[in-house]
Amino acid sequence: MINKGKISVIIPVYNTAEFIEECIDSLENQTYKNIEIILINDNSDNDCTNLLEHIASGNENTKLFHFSERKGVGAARNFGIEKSTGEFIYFLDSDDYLPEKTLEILITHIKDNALIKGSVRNTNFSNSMAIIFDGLFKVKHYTDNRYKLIENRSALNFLIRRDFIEDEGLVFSEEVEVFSDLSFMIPALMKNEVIFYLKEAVYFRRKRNDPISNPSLIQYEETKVIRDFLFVFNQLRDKYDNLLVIEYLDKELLNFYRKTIVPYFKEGEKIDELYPNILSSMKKVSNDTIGDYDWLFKKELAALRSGNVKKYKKINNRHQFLRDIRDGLKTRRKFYIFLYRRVFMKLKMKENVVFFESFLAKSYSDNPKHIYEYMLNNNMNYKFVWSMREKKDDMPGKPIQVERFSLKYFYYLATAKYWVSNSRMPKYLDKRPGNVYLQTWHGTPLKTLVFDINDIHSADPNYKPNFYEQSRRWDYLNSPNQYSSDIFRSAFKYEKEMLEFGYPRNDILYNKNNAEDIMKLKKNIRVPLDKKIILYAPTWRDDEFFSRGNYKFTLHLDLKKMQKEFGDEYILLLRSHYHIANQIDVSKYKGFVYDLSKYDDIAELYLISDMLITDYSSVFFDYAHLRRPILFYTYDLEKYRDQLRGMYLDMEEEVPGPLLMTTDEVVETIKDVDNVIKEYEAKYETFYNKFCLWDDGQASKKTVERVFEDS
Ligand code: C2G
Repeated sequence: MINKGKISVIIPVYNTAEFIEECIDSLENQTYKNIEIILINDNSDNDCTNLLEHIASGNENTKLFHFSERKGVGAARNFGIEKSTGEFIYFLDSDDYLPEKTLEILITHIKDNALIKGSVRNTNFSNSMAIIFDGLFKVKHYTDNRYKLIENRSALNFLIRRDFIEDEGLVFSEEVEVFSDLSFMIPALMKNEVIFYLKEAVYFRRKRNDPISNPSLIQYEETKVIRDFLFVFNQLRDKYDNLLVIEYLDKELLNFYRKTIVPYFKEGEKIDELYPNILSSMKKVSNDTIGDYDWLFKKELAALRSGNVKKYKKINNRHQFLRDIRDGLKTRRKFYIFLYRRVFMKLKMKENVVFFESFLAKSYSDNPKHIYEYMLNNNMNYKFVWSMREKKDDMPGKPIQVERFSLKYFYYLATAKYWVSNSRMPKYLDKRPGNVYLQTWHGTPLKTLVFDINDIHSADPNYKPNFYEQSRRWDYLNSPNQYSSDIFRSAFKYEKEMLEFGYPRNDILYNKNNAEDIMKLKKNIRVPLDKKIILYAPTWRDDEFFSRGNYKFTLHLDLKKMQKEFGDEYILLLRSHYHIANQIDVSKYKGFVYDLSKYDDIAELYLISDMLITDYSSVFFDYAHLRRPILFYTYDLEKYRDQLRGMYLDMEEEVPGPLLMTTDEVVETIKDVDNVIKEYEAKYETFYNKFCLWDDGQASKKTVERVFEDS
């Protein structure tokens, strides 16, 4: 085993209980063994603190220190250096991790140099591992371009000799939380003509997907990031007179201005607060560096550096407009978005226009449909607009129909006072002052939602921040029961008004649950009138898809067997979820199976059916209002619950019907359905009392009266 001296790995920790074990495991698995781990707990919450105690107690190479107030990464690293005893220092962040050879590769190649650098890779996942190099390592060095050398402003994945740090007096800034590395790295890199660099020594940096609940440093609030950057810039710009450093810092500031400050200043009123800080930094930038940029940018900088905030605001405004046009010309959609923001939003808001959308404009259905029909039937004085992917000919009230993402869609969205939707609206649709957005959502949650989904497993790092931003625009949120209200508060971090009247889409289950209306519906839907009806309505699977948003459904229920057993007495309505893109071929079961996946309103299918078969879909919470039998065909329960999603309910304990794993079990249960009903009577009652108490057929009315002024 090689031993070239002890490496002190310094890890500041702040609320990273979800990640820290993986980080420490990756150190314990290093092929290079002479390591000490210095953990600095930067005043984390109890969960994380306890976990750190546990980790440290089981490992004699680990030293744990606690800060009694939060001091930031810079202070924690400085403190860690002080407490360390190794000849080499290595900084690791507590949400990141290393492949097993990283430290061995670095220490083998550092030779007599003061420091050596490996490569950093971003990852969204745990365990992006399996990088095992046994061959030769390519050692590169930056000699030809010293500017490139100082570009590496992060201290991550450098192995650094401790005596070098001491001799040079290297310290991280403690005054800032973001960019504290610069004050350490600039002198470190300036001191060395050559920096050795090893591509094979990999460091995995986790891109966190929940910056709202638990941001990493670069995900901090924008004003904080800007203030910190300017602070560090000023400090270093005053300290160094080396031309290379000056050029580097100036360029960093100009790039930072373009990438971060310009988008932040899109809303002109934000300028006043930060203008003095930016002015003082920009005044330090040398004219030579500015000379390298294009005339438009130079003009903007001249206005900024003049100190005349009014003049700067004017130019900023004009330039923002030019930038928007430039972006707007890229695609048709972008052009419409440009018009939405720059033209349509500036038109007068129409007080009496209501914009509706259901299931991303895939159907005329759900809560929005029932709210709309209530308004229509009560002759309310509004103009109605529906967003539809396909035009629908027989819509009551003949509303204006706009194709989703068409020019008219953007026009009406921008000018309508009211929006009613049961799912999210695109993030770029800024909300104008005075707009009232009623979010109805589309079901009582069984599967965990947004902020309740475990951070580690969801693939899209932008899902949570996007959801957060989109849901901040909601003014009202419909809730079907107390259980959902509680979940919506935590899963959506929703803080505004909750409409606790039950679901508008369920009114019909109270108002039309009679023989006459049911007969009418059956005739409209064109199903046989002399047979009983089974509705099969499963949900979608996160891991079965053709492309983004287009999911695939594989039918596991044996329709042939079902027809053989029940063809004389029943028909079966097959109803796939609106995410499902494929159509199941049911032509072989003509007269028994009816594919009603494209039928708009599932509530009408509930009413005409005698029994429901579903799985993990929220349909059963609504169906229970009818107190009719519900069977759960949950052939993939374990996978769905444990790997794909996670659930709020213990299905085995709480649902009001049997969980069935095979078609044979489904068949047997239907044959014996009267007994099954009896068996589940008590559970059904408890379930009903937990989920179905708020609905009374008046939810649309109550919602409309609360939300619309003119009601
Ligand atoms: N739905 C339907 N047909 C199906 C399944 C669902 O018409 N075969 C409709 C129902 O109105 C149901 C809604 O779509 O309540 C939501 O469907 P879920 O299967 O529950 O799945 P999802 O769209 O992921 O929503 O809080 C609810 C969750 O967000 C679930």
